[in-house]
Amino acid sequence: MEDAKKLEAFQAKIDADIKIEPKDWMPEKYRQTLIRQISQHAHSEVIGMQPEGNWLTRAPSLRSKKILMAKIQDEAGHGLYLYCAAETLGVKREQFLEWLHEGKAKYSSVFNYPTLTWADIGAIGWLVDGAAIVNQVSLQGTSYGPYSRAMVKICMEESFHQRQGYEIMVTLANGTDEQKEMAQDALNRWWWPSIMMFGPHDADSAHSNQSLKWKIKRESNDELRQKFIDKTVEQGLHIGLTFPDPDLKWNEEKGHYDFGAIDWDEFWNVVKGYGAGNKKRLAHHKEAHEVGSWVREAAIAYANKKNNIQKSA
Ligand code: FAQ
Repeated sequence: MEDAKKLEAFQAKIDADIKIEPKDWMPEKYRQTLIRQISQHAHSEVIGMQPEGNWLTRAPSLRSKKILMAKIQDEAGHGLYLYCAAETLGVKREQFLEWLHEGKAKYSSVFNYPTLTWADIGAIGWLVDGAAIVNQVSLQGTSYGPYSRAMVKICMEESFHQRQGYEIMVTLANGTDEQKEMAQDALNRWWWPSIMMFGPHDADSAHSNQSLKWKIKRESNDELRQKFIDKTVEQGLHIGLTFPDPDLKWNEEKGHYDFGAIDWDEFWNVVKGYGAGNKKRLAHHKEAHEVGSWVREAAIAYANKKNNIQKSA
C-alpha cells in the first residue's frame, strides 16, 4: 500500500515534468533502468574513442590532428560526466567497469566496426555523432536530473563533433576522384551501422514502453531514427554522395524519407559480441585499465596525503 502510494506520487512528478534527484524515492526498476542505460552510454563514449584514436597518428594535417585529438578528449570527458551521473544511483565506478569487462554491460554496437581510411573519421563525426546528437538532444529532457544535466553539457560539445566530421566529408567529396570515392566508400560502410545505433524497432524494443512512461526516454527508437535519416540524407545529397539503400526515397505524403529493411541479424550479432571489433575493443580497454592502475593509485595516495595534512593542520 505504502509502495503503491509512493509509486503514484512518483508518476505524478514525472507527469508534471519535475526532475527526479538522487535522494528522491524512486522505484527500484527505474533505478536499475537508469544504471543500465547511463552506464552503457558512458561505456560507449569511452570505447568510442578507439576507432578514432586509430587515425590520430595518420591525420593528414596538423590542423586535422589537433581537431581530432580535441574531439577524442571530449569523448573521454563525456564518459566521465556520465559515469558520475550513474554513480549517483549508488553504484561505484569500479563496478561499472567490471560489468563491462565481464560482458554484462553493453556499449553502442557502432563502435565495433573498423576505421579503414581517413574518410571513416569524417563518417564517424558526421553520422555517428550526428545520430548520437539526435538521441542526446532528446535525452536532455530525461526525467533523471543528473542524466539530463550531463546531456545538456554533452550536446554543446557534440554539435562541434558533427561539424568536424561533415567538414571532412565535404572536403573529400569536393576533392579528386579518389578522395570522392573514399568518402562514398565510408558512407557505404557507416550508413547502416549508424541507423542501427537507435536500437531495435519500437515493436521489438524490450525497454521502450516503460522508459517512455517514466520519461527516461522522451522519444522512441523509431522516432529518433527517422529524425536522423530525414536530416542526414539531405546533407549527403548536398555534397553529391549517394546512400547505400535503393529504397531510400522522400515520401511526400508522410513528410519523411522511406528507407529499406535494416539487417537485424547483423545488429544482434554485433550486440552479442561477434562483430569485427568486439574482442579487440574490449581487450584494449582491459589492457589500458590495467596499465593505468598506477595513475589511479597515485591519485588516491595524493588525495589521502592531502586529507591527512589538512586534518593534522
Ligand atoms: N548497441 O529495449 P531497447 C556516442 C540493446 S554515444 C548495443 O530498445 P533501450 C558518442 C539494449 O541495451 C552512443 N546495444 O533498449 C560518440 C537492450 O539490451 P539490454 C551511445 C543496443 O535501452 C560518438 C536491447 O538492445 N548512446 O556515440 C543498441 O530502451 C563518436 C533492447 O533494446 C547512448 O547510449 C546498440 N546500438 O534503448 C562517442 C544513448 N541498441 O540492455 C565517440 C543512450 C539497443 O536489455 C565517438 N541510450 N541495444 O541488455 C539510449 O538512448 C538507449 O539505451 C538506446 C536503446 C536507444 C541505445
